[in-house]
Amino acid sequence: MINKLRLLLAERILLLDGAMGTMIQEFRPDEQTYRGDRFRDWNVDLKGNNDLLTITQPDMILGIHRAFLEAGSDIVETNTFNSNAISLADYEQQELAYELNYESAKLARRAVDEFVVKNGGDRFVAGAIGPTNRTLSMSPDVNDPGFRAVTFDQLMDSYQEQVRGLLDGGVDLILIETVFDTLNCKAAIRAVIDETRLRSIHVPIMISGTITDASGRTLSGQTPEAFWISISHTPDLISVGLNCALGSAQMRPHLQALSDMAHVAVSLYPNAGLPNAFGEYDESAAFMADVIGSYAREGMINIAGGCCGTRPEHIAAISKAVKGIKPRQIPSESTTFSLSGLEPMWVRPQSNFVNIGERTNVTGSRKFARLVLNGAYDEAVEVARQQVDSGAQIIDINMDEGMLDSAAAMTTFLNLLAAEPDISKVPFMIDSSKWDVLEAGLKCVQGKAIVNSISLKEGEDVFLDYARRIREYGAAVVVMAFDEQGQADTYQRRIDICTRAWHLLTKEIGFPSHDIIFDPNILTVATGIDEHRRYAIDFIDATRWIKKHLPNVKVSGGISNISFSFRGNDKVREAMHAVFLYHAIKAGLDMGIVNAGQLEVYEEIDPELLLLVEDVLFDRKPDSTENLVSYADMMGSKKGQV
Ligand code: THG
Repeated sequence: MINKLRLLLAERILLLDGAMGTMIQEFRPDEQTYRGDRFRDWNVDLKGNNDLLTITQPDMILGIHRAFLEAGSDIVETNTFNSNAISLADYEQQELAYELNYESAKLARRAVDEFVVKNGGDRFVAGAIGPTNRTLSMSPDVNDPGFRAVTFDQLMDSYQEQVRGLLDGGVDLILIETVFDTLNCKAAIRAVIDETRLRSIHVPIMISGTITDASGRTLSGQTPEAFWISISHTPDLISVGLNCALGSAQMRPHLQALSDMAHVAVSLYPNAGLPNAFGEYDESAAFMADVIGSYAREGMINIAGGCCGTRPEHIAAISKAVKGIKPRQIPSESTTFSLSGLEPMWVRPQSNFVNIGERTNVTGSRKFARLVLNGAYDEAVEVARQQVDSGAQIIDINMDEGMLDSAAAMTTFLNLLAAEPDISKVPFMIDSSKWDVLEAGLKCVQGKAIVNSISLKEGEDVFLDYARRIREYGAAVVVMAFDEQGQADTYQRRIDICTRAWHLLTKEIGFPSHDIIFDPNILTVATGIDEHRRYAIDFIDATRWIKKHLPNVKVSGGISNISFSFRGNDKVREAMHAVFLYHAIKAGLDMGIVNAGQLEVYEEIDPELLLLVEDVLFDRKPDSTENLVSYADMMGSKKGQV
């Protein structure tokens, strides 16, 4: 099915159908129509439960499918936009979720199969999955921004039930549509992955987001680019696009953004204009066809159709307008490392070093630890803001502290950050040594995050299992140079472990090279222990080797680790960080966890201190450490005199 669709998409622009909801309204169905015989005595009002009409008025729905097929739709959508237990609970009909999906799929299947028997050709049924009536990235309570009306797992379970019904009923593909919150979409993606894996099948997936208004963002605040980056990991994805909310003409810049980036087909099915004073949509078929026709001629679309307010005449007109126009050329997959928060971020080979803020870490900041332990999350959020304000392009978040329920703290903090657009514009790095904490974090981020970290510590099977799951959540990963024998602390062990991990990830499970960040361990120098003297040199040399031999990966590290032996002497520590960074970046270090806002400039370091620090970092003299320690002591006593 996937190959068949891909071949067709290379040949021509495919047509979706138009709106189900507004077509139903033309029948002016009343309460009794919705109820039919079966629900005559249901104890809550059912008017408005359009998906129920599949069961109570199947001929009405069948007729709508047929009308769109006659108008030229290649793909018709099942009448299942709200057929998930969470939305159906509004009508106390959560128990009907599976049945509604199953019956709707069968009904659409019947319409399509009958049409193909009569007319020949290829037509498809898309199982429609709507966003539900709850959002994972936003609180319904303005006074409690960390609250969520639903959890990722609840949403995923209800989506999986929906997918079961759709697949059992015979859909050809799944369409996750009207995505207003990318985290909801990620839960739907996970549901499709889990269900298709259970069945050992592949099902093509289409995803269509919604830009809510003139802000040019989704309801949950993402730009179209950030949205694409967040979902581009989806397996068997055949298209990404936009639907609903805006009219055809208002879609242009957002469509253009997706069209420029996506390595899959691009779909567009706008509303028939913005709603008028009566909530009706009155963009004419001719107008829409004209606009969509021009998008087609500009090579921006592969799939077109209509959303709210569009009727068979719109589809017929669009079909005519795009006929014979070459579909958009689908580019090959980008190998640029990309991340997202509310906004996109790209790290290219020529990009500057990326600062990752270290202070939102309970083991890395006494202040942050105190705030989190005391439940002073408002102030903890300010620590994150301060990191971003002072230049952090990503923030590292770590809640690994014995006195904390770390998974719960991670969830609370990330949910609070989601309500702060000045912070959540940047991608997050979820830092923990425990899988359950990492996964709790992944369930809270709508953007493409970085998981920090996994390693070969517990062997290959566990390592690959975690990596696979991280991929299913659409995140990048930090791999620490650590194996069954322990932490790599020599040059050779660093490059051996990274090489082994790279082969496993890219060859065994197809993890994209550009989503792998190696951390060859920044360890503390100047400790007085001889084995530690080469730590900085070996890290830098390993970085150079990794960047040369493991194509397209990134290298990162925790910079402040290097100077732990000078705790309490910020001047020496900051000089060490600046000097270490200066040389490591030259060797290819792409990113690092740093105290954003407290970075010294290499050129401005006191020459005497610079020399002493370089002696230590490059192990240039037997007494390098002693010399730096004396300098630090002298500075300390000078400070004392002032
Ligand atoms: N690699 C990866 N992740 C990491 C690390 C790494 N995460 C954690 C750590 N190492 C990087 N983060 C920090 C954060 C703070 C400090 C060091 C590393 C630090 N903190 C001060 C100290 O301990 O002296 C605390 C100061 C205070 O309390 O305010 O130095 O290597 N992948």
